[in-house]
Amino acid sequence: MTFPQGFAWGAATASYQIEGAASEDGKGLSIWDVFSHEQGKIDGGDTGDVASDHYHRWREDVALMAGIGLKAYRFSISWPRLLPEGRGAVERRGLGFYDRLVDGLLAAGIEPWVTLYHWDLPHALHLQGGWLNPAISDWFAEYTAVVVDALSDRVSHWMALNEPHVFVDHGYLSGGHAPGLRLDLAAGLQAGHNSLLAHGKAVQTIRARAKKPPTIGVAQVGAVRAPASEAPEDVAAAREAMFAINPSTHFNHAWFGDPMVLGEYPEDLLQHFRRDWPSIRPGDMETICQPLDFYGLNVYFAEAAVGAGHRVEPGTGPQGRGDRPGYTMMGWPVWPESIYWGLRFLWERYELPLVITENGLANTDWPHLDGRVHDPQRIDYLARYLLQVKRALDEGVDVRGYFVWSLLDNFEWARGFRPRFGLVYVDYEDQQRRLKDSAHWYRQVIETNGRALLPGGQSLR
Ligand code: IFM
Repeated sequence: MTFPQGFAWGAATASYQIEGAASEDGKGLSIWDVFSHEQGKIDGGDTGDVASDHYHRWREDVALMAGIGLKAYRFSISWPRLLPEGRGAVERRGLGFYDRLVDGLLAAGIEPWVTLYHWDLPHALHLQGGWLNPAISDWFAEYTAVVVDALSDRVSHWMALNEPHVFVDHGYLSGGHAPGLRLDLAAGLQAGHNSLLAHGKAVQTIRARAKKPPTIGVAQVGAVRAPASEAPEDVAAAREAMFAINPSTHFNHAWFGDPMVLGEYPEDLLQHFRRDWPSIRPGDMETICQPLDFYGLNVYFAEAAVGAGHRVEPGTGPQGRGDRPGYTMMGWPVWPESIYWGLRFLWERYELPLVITENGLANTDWPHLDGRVHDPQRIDYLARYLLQVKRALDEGVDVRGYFVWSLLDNFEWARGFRPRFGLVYVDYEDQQRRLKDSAHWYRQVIETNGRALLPGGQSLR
């Protein structure tokens, strides 16, 4: 047996990271357009003004996806490209871009998976408080209606928010991402609550207006904990640690996942942060907790292996056996088991079909003298993680798809263009694209529905 029939083999991107065309065709400013131009915010002074120029080269990019054999492509819509002021007048040229992209994907046999918000908030809405303004969930629902009315005759896979944790935490608390604010935790929790409401209202809007029956999920991130050993007590300790919130950290799936899926905030979040608690109106939790068709997990590494009564740092413990293959250019440990434990613990907790909405490796790839981009580390990384997805599947976890982050090298937020995540190499001087070795390898994996993951013809069960 290989991977399940119909498994969504995909790759993912996000609008600000690839599109460029920052001020073309009537597009409004996003908070990232403003933030990336502030001095000292982005490594190397990079901006997303041109990025991977996907706005102009989308046809070529769809052809590359078809060449890789992708079954699915996850991309996000730029809110200010459609609604330059965030609300009100719709910019038809922006809508036309996504309209053509969706047609192009479907013509190439690639299923579009749309994320409505991957961090490029209209600047005009930021000036009205952005995610801190309780009205934002209604603004987001209005924007969702515009997208759904335009695309839902052809798009059936939807995610409202990408990693709300990160845009709240980095955008409003630590300030490393747009809009670059350093506010207190109470503000962060309020922004989080507003984004949860935005999620709920977007799901309601999609269900009410979609022309094709929708499949709706979310793309979440949060600390994954791997146990120190497979002894039941260690597994139990890791499970508990993965969803526990303590006074020093709230970076955890439970903060956003529990309200969305279980309809309540985790008890320990309330306990530890009672002083900073946001205002919750009657009916809010019902709005937030909408039926979902899948829970998407963006996963790259585990925080630390945890055992019963002891804590083991990355790469050292019994589970790690000191054999972490290495660290990525983001400084993240290569930790293939993180994807297995993340899937398993989330499956147990939420009992929803799961999708790996992002997973991939940042490296310093370059074209070699033979003109090709050899990226053996990425191939090894993806193979190791995918084998752990297979392990979860074999144990009965319902995993429906896997999206490599990313299709193209792109603008890695505050880290600029240096970390390269793509299956496709982008030369930022002339925007030429080349398939990396990993793209050719991924094509074989997709063609064989996973069989090519193991070298030398060994078979997957
Ligand atoms: O590039 C990001 C993406 O936008 C969100 N998830 C993590 C990726 C790598 O940092």
